[in-house]
Amino acid sequence: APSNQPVYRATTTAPVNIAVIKYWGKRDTTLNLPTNSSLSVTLSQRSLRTLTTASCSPSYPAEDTLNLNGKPQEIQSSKRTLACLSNLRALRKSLEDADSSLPKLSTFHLRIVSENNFPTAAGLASSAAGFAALVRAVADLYQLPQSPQELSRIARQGSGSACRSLMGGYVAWRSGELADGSDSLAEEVAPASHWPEMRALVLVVSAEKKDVPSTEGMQTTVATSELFAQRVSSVVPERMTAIEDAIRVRDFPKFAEITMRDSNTFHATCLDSWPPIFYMNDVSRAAVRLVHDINRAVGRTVAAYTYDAGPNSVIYYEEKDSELVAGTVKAILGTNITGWDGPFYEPLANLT
Ligand code: 2P0
Repeated sequence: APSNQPVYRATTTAPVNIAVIKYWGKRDTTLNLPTNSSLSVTLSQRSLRTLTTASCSPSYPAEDTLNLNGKPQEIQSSKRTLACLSNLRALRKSLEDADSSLPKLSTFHLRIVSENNFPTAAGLASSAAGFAALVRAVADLYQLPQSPQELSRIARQGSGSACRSLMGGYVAWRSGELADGSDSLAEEVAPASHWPEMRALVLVVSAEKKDVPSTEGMQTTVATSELFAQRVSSVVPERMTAIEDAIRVRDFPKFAEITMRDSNTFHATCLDSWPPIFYMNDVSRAAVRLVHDINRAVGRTVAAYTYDAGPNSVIYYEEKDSELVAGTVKAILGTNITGWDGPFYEPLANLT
């Protein structure tokens, strides 16, 4: 490779986020606009994160490239990746147009190298951390002045849930109303420091790739589920308000009940789709029963489960109840259940 040419480089990490009010359904598949708002908790990067380096150079040949976990990706056929990169380039181009002393990075090819420290596409929100890290890394490389909220509009086009991984703590993705998606953005509801006792235990029930990819599953649900319309029109809007109130006053039992109910409603709309979609399995259901058993035995709600488009459980609890919750779950599910792939992750449920 020609060695006298400069290489510009930026490296960043992005965390996984786990929704407590689920995003499920698109009203626009090209812009990735959701049918409903959603809300998530950003997990600590100590356990689950994507590490991404973006570089560009006049010496890079041919085209932009993306390598994920050591494997070259077909970037040219990924409309979503191309959309993110062209949005970022356009922002860089406008900086260069305004200041002719800036190097013309927007004209160089990009090389993006990305690595997850957890199973990809197993329902652990890898696309969320992945696209958030990609957007953040290229934005840093290009020295863009845009805020995380403005960048969330770009990350959303990579993967809907990615817009929520550009911020820490408790993050809402406001569905917005406009057809161009300009008001469909992430917003920090509260920083992680607002509720430092919050913890999440991630149970990897299976590290296999999921059966039905999210995008396809959502399309089937939107087109065929009769329960779905009610979820969008009244159930989610009421829960968004209620859970934001619960977060504001750190009311764990209320936060927990809404979280569990919304996971259940989301999986009910999957089951109500035609043909039905199953993401949870017998091990997932055993964890649901155990959480309800723990809460009943303690006499207050100390734990909340939630499931995404896969069988893995995320269990939220507060630090003071660690032994009760994490200790019991590990003791019972870790040894008595077959089909357990492990491992357990115990990230703090916040950015550190
Ligand atoms: C969520 N999930 O809110 C929901 C809950 C899965 C269940 O966001 O098509 O990978 O890339 O916009 O973001 C998974 O969907 O979907 C997801 P696309 P994404 O976290």
